[in-house]
Amino acid sequence: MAKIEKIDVLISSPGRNYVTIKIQTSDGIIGWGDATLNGRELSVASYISDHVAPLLIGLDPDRIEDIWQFLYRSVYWRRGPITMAAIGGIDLALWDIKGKSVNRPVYQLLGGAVREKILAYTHTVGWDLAELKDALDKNLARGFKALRVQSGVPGLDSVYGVSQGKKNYEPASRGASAQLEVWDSGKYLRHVPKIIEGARNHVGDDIELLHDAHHRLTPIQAAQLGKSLEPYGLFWLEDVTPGENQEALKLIRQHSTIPLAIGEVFNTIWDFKDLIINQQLDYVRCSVMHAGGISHTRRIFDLAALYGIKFGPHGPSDVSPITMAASLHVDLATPNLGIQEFMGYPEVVSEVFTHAYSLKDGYLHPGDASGLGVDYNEKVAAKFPYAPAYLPYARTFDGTVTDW
Ligand code: GCO
Ligand code: MG
Repeated sequence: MAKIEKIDVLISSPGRNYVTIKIQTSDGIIGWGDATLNGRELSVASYISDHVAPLLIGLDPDRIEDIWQFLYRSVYWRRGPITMAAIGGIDLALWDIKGKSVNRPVYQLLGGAVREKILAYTHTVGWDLAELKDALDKNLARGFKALRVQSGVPGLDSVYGVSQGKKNYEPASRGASAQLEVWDSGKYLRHVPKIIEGARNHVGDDIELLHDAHHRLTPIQAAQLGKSLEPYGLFWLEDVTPGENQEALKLIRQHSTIPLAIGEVFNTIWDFKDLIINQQLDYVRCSVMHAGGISHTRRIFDLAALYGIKFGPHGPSDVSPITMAASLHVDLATPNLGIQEFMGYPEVVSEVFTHAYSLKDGYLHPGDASGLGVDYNEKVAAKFPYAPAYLPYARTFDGTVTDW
């Protein structure tokens, strides 16, 4: 029996911070896991190196499910983003090891491919409609068949999902404190239907469009938005209300048939259970790492499948290419995939994380390298030390803190 011999938690910042887990086994295999939690990276790193790694040394890396159960059930303090990102990161590294130990890509161990390729959507951003149309054209030229559309709002200086002047949108900014953004839901609600209409008219009917409201609306505002966007045939409307109040989605359902995606901040099957069995959502949106890794997210996606609900894993640049690869292995092998988010990464990230996955004509594939197919180059990573960075936060015009 092989044993887990050593666990290191490595933090690097090639453009943004990533927490990477390196597990070494007694038979010389290295497994890589991602445990990045945007803006709270050091907490997850400490949870793993101070509290999880010491418990795992000497255990059999083949017993992925048993280790998952041990980390979730035996700790007493369950759930929460830090715990679940830590468990998820370990789970990813163990699946990587298992794949490498039998020289097979992870998707083969999950039952093999149920599709040839994975439909991806990427972010499309313009401060106004003219800029947005340019951005749409650029992403269409890259081959994407599905595009998330976000724009600025007249009267607001900064809006979630939109960069002004910068090339790539990246929500977290480096520095010792969080940046303030001023938000107004009324202005947003009156403006966004015009943008989505403009985008639909621009791309025609063959392209899927998506939009993320990023948890900002009250239930009735969300219902209004669902209704007003209904004519434009969105693939999904994401996170219309804050995730905690699951009752809110019932109200939205009464007023609109727009497909709802929710759950990037959820991290266990318990967060999704009622939404799934009451059919209050259409796409489960959790991250394959933040929701406890491959072992746990498969269970969430299977529960969803019973109700005709699909999944669309979270794939922003603030989870590393290791999580992206893990998502792709699950996507390729799980029947009820809806779509995969692929925000993409700056070039420098691919120098640190070399990967077997590929993007072609708007479709992703995890590749056939053994394990997850991502290697972490420690030498290159060492050139990019950790730098404190925070997500922004929001206040309304009267100075009240509101959801970001
Ligand atoms: C998305 C998300 C992200 C989050 C980010 C926070 O749909 O991709 O909403 O953009 O804001 O992951 O860390
Ligand atoms: Mg989102």
